[in-house]
Amino acid sequence: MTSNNLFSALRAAFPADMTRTAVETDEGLCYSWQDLDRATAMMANLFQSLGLPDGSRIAVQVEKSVEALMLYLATLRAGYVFLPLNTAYQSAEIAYFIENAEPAVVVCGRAQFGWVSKIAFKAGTQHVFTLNDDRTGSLLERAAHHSDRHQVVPRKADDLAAILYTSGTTGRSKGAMLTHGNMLSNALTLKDYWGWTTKGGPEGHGDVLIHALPIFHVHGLFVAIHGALINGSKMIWLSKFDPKRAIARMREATVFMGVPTLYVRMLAEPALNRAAVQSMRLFIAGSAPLLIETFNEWQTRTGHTILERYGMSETAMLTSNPYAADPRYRHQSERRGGTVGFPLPGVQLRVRGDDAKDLPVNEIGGIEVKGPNVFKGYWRMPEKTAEEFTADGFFKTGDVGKIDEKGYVTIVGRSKDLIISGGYNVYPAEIEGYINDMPGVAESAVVGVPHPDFGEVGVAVITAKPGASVNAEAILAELKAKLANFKIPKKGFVVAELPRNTMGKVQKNLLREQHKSLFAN
Ligand code: MLC
Ligand code: AMP
Repeated sequence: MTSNNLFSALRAAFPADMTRTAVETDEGLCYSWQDLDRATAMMANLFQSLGLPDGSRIAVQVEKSVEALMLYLATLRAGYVFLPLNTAYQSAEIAYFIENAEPAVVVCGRAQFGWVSKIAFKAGTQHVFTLNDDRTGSLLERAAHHSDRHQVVPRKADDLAAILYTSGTTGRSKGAMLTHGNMLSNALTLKDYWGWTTKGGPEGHGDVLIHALPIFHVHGLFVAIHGALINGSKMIWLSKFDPKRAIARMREATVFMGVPTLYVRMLAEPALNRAAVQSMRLFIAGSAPLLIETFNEWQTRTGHTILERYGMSETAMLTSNPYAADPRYRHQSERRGGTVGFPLPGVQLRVRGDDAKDLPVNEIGGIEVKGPNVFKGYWRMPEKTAEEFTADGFFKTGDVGKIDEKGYVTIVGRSKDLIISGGYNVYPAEIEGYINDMPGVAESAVVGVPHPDFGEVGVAVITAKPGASVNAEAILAELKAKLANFKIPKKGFVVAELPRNTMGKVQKNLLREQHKSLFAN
């Protein structure tokens, strides 16, 4: 029985005509459904030939490519656990993930092989392969020697399929453990809720997705890829988001998914107009708050109403604005800007106050969730896992919001100290830790301020030790050598002291207020 392996469900949705195009790249390369099936079989056979123990992690830090997509699918197919890593991560960040997850296999780009393999072998990894974005690398060379037929490895719904690291507000990153069941339930729910279809569309086979996001986080890896595959839909695969190219491909597509920054950048293109989107059915946004201005401008320019949804690494998708009125769920069809819509079918969502009691309509409190999509826990962190769940099994999201009289959920803030920049999460505590360790620095505070492109960016406010002199630019330059580029504060200031309340706690709200117009346009 292979039915609980997520790959089996995706594979079962491949169209009967396997010669049709499954993925088309921006360079014009076409991969058929058969290509996906055969290549994932070969990679899965390679992994199985290595005799890896059950539950082995396969950690992957590679540029976006169709072969990287195949690597993900092959990992599922062979029953191992996929561990994607952002390509922006630097050596100290990668070392932590590899030491913590102890993957049996690591796959990285040719250019990173030297330092990544050193870290991996030190951590006990047996196999390090390369995979480059030009269809080369030892992974493909080795897989080429294996059969293109493969029996999907049976997995239970509760078995791990992926670990996604998400940074902690204190301490180090936590690996969110997602199961085959978590992801399949979410994929099936979204297929139905968003009206994915195999009829009509520019090619007559139904929906075509423009895939423009990175594939190492929930949005690009799960929501987008599972969405297309579980419907047997073709993907137009952009290796890197480019607003002009994305708009140019919309005539051949029906669905687009993006973080708000992608919408902001497309709105800056004169080519975005009603004619350009004439074949499009649905625009979906999430991962960060979508400004109402962006929502409204998109409506005016294209005639389409963006559907905003809300999710997390730990839970996949939780809420969504409606695609259309649906008597099975509710009768509202309005996609309401500034809200993230309704809890998805099967998801229980409540808003609670500090006293752990449910709050009435429109009152603001902590968002808690429960459902088949909610993760199994943090990798090797049972205490952390226990802390994040209530006694009755709800996960505390760390997001703060409210539910209105019609049931629309609005996120108004976060109780976790987190900056979301261009859809990427940046944890101030991590950045402050690095800055505070630098010579001459007494302490620092990193706060998020509004930014026209990224929505929000970090600003570092730093104080020097008595007698020491520190330079903000030099500190940011040093950070750049240690951390992923998107985490680097966009500006730094050295000040005499940080504002504190009577309890001695740094008043980040004052710093946010002080710097809120830094990037105003
Ligand atoms: C790039 N830069 C950023 C940044 N991305 N700075 C802040 N925030 C970001 N997100 C900076 C780099 O550090 C670099 O600066 C400069 O911009 C150019 O880098 P780049 O890589 O060429 O940037 P670009 O290609 O323009 O990338 C922007 C982007 C990208 C918006 C396309 O950030 C992106 O793909 N974001 C999507 C993230 C995503 O998929 N999130 C989903 C998480 S899942 P310098 O100074 O070094 O030159 C999730 C759950 C859910 O949250 O609900 O979906
Ligand atoms: P991650 O840990 O990267 O999965 O990020 C998840 C976080 O992104 C959530 O906890 C929210 O804070 C935020 N998020 C996701 N979607 C939305 C949205 N539509 N609006 C506001 N915040 C969002």
